[in-house]
Amino acid sequence: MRLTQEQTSLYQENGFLLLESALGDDAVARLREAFDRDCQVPGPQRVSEEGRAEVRAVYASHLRQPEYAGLIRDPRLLVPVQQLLTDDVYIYQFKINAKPAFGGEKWSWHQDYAAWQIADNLPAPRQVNVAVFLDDVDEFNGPVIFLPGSHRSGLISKSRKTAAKSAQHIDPDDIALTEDQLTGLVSERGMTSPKGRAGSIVLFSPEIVHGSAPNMSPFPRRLAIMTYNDITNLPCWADEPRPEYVVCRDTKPLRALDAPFLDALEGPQHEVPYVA
Ligand code: HL5
Ligand code: SIN
Ligand code: MN
Repeated sequence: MRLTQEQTSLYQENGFLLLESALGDDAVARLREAFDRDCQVPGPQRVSEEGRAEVRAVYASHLRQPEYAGLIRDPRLLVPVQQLLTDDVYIYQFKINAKPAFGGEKWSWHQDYAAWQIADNLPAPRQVNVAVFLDDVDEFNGPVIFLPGSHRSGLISKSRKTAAKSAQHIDPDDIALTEDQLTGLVSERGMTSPKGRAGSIVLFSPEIVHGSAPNMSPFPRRLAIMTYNDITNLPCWADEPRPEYVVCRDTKPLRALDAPFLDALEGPQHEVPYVA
């Protein structure tokens, strides 16, 4: 469960780390069911692909689905995050990017922390993103592409387009890097896309440059991304805060479950905090 010294060094060096098949098939099946259920819940937390009915992203499922309330506290996720940040972390943002088969659109090249500094006045990039593959990810279904080491370049672009693509969240398109910026960075850093079986996990930095291509394959690429933030690094709202579904308000430190989330959900002592 704990990362080795070599793994933490790789994360610091590259800005991401792949943990292959970290979760088993049972866990993945339950997470997919919970996602299907959550897609039926209407509301602004559900973002559609442009001009289509298909789901592009759903936010804050951990506040509605017990499987995800368990997953954010699962020691296989929380222990590595606590090693990389501090023992006291909470969920700043939770999203599932659905990338449906035959038409899941691209996610433009960006750095997450640019969005969070601009929109939420988040003081420092003291976050770790944990991405859980809900499907097998290969070169065909739109894997996330990283520029290794680019998290050490600082914030490359701090501006936002005037016309937002979506009113529900900041689509990476709004803070996308320019072609010239990308060309320079890629010549320096190269590109890589971690792939693997459903249940694999990728930890990645809020400052790493990343994006992903459209999915024209017959396979979906559902990806749950949990952003953990240091509890001493809260957003400093200047005016109206963004909605809770996109920036979570429960900043109490998370404590790891004693067991994998499925065992905790089904065990005699119901360890996972109640969700509505
Ligand atoms: N959609 C996020 C938000 O906070 C920002 C993006 O991948 C994270 C850039 O609205
Ligand atoms: C994607 O789902 O491909 C993009 C992930 C992200 O921007 O965090
Ligand atoms: Mn991102």
